[in-house]
Amino acid sequence: MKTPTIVKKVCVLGDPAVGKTSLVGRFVNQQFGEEYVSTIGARVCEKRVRPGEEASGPTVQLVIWDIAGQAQFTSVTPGFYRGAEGALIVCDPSRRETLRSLFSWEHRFRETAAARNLIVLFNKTDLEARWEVSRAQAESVAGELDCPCLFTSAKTGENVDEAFNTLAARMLRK
Ligand code: G3D
Ligand code: MG
Repeated sequence: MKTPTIVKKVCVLGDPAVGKTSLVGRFVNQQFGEEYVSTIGARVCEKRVRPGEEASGPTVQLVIWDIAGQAQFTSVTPGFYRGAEGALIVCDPSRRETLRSLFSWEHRFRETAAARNLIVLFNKTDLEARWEVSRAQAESVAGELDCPCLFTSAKTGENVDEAFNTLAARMLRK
């Protein structure tokens, strides 16, 4: 029997330069620093994952929307969120203000996409010596947002596949 493929749109959110495009590039191309095709207002790319344990489990086709350019949360249009069932919200703990912005991104996503599957990513673990917040402080912010979190590095690849696979698994469960 052919295993079903389930298509899910996900958004990658967060302030400029936190590493959104690098994380998507790492996940989709298994590389760091590669450019990919740009569309209006967003870069869209796809990757199949199989988040379950069983080989016969469903395949999820992730349609990943990345903000094009340097948009702040106020300039992202509702169309970017439309139909999304999950999001990764990224911050860079070496810039404390990008953690505060998590609340705005989370609020906007939950309001506009009406979806609850969010994971917060604290990115650039390879630069942890320069972080302005500790892991414990970061985890407490994720707790306030009522979101699971992961510590990632687009540069080393740490937890990048886990982030997308965990999100895919959560979207299947809901
Ligand atoms: P954005 O899409 O959120 O705006 P980008 O962010 O993916 O364009 O990344 C912004 C800068 O941070 C880039 O550096 C990129 O290489 C760097 N970066 C992203 N993720 C990581 C990471 O995990 N570790 C390190 N060390 N750097 C990262 P430049 O210099 O090109 O601006
Ligand atoms: Mg980008």
